[in-house]
Amino acid sequence: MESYLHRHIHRLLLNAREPVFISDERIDGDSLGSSLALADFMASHGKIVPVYITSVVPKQYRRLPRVHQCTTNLDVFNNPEIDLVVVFDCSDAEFVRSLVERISGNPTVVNMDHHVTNNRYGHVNQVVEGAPATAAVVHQFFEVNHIIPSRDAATCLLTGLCFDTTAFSNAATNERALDAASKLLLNGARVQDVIHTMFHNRSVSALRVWGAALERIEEDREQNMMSTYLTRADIEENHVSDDEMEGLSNFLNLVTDVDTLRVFRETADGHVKVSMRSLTRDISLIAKEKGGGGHKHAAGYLIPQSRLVCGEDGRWQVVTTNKIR
Ligand SMILES: [Mn+2]
Repeated sequence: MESYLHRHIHRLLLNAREPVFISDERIDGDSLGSSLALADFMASHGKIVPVYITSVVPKQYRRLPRVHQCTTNLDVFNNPEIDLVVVFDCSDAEFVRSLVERISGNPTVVNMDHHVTNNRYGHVNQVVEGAPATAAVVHQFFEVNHIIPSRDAATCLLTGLCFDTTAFSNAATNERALDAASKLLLNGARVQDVIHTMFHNRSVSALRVWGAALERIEEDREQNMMSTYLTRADIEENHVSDDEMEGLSNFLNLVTDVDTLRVFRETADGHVKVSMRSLTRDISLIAKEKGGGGHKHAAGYLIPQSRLVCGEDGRWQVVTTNKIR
């Protein structure tokens, strides 16, 4: 079935006159890497496809090949000739619907993803739950269709794989991830660029904020769980960006022996974002129940209209700020 779908998607891409790509709302190495790799393939066929993203590309990703094709301009959807939309690494059907609705024509929607919480919102759904990254799904697309990725495409795909597996260390790492990575290296993927994108990007201020989070860790031994908290003040007073704060949960997951962890972080728009990681528990179920999504061992959700308050006993709480009825 997967191979059949990959061949079908190949035909759709080659026949599309005005395709548009959409990268997940949350920009990361996988959503960007997978969409830019396929943008590179399209460019090899003379088609420069716009890749819609919700906010400017975080600094660490600005050296990715074809990143100049990314746009935050919603006007890309005004073209009535759009006949194909390909969505990458996105399980949020509502987000995709709100964008596709802007297109006056009737485009085919292709959904390429690996989240267990993906509800198959597309006309064509290549959702491979066992895949370590959407980049691995796109890599499979190349293989099934006998396309040799360019060095640029290989670098994008390796970025996606490295990002979602935290450089081949977390629970998403499987033989598929390592097999795809070794093939991408043979295709000339620039591994040092990928490492640079993944790791060499945190400022000293960002590490100080991480330090505050490390100090606040609360451990629940009975649950084999730990939690930590970051407020707007932490982020703003240290002049760091939210992008720089991403990755804290992955880092903790890499280095701790505690099974499950949660990072609570106040967002700029008045909510609290919860990132969860677990070595053994299926936390995608918790995330889904709370309106979020993700994977079995890496998931998250948002607590709307709320903030974090530290009590006199030094324990942190999520407090709802929505008191207007
Ligand atoms: Mn992913």
